[in-house]
Amino acid sequence: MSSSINIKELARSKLKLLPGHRHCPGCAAPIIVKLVLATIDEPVVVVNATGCLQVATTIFPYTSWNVPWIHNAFENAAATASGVEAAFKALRKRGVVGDVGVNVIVFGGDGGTYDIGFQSLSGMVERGHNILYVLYDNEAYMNTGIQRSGGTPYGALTTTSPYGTVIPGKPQHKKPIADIMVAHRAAYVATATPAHWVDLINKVRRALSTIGPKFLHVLSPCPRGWRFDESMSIEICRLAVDTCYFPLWEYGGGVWRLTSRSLEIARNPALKKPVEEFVKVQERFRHAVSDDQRIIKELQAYVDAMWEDLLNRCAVRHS
Ligand SMILES: Cc1ncc(C[n+]2csc(CCOP(=O)(O)OP(=O)(O)O)c2C)c(N)n1
Repeated sequence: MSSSINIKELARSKLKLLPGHRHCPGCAAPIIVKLVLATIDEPVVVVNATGCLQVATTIFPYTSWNVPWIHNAFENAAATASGVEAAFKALRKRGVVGDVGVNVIVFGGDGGTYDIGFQSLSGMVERGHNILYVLYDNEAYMNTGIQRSGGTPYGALTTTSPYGTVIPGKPQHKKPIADIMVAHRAAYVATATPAHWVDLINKVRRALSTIGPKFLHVLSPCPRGWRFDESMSIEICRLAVDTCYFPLWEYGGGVWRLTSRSLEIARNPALKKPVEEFVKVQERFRHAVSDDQRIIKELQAYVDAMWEDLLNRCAVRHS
């Protein structure tokens, strides 16, 4: 593929995730996978954590994967990928395979990344494996029926964080997983959404040109779990970025940078929308819109604090 991004060329590239999978209509996960894999040259090995992506693409006896693909267990996708990468190194050393670079890519959901697979991810980064880990974050354990995860935002209703007189939906804020990966000294870390697809592709390219562990945190709206019309997935990504709920940034070589729409917002703060714009289109927050604004105020204060923190790290200020 050429270095500029040509949508026609992209659309003509070999489909590595085939149509006919069983994802729900409007699910962002297969869009993310297609965009990431369209950017990656073969040979590639995909490692998948347990979750919607794995289940919906491999209903026995079918598979949608048009590249080598492995699923092991929920908690150890990063450990499995580490083994794949190490095995290629060993085979290369023994002359069993030629001197070709193999791209090892992990796709994991938020449950499999923030929580249950966290220790294997931490080990993969600490050992310095040359792997791209892609987190598709639908902000709950969706495959098993919408339970809260470390990635679920404050105030969101899930089956294990119901809204009532005792709790406001989920009582804790989202774990800053991408910051944690920077703290692990990963070689490259970035956030992305499928709505900002040029930005996403550029980040995959930059990740692949960096040796070492790479982490891409991609927002993946879920019509079933977030309760919105399935036509809205991409628009919701835009609202997430425009409200600074999910800013677009990257970290590499010791430097933090805002990218794409988030850089525009940093330079012109009038573009920053209130977080309510993101919240009010999702039924998982319906109680937040109808209550005394307590939940929205708390979420807004958190988003503002995180955004300020990010502006400081990226050293970007409007004039
Ligand atoms: C150790 C372990 N615990 C629990 C499960 C059950 N389980 C399978 S998929 C899943 C939810 C996955 O959630 P997430 O990683 O967020 O991905 P999603 O389904 O939302 O895409 C759970 C809890 C399991 N397979 N293994």
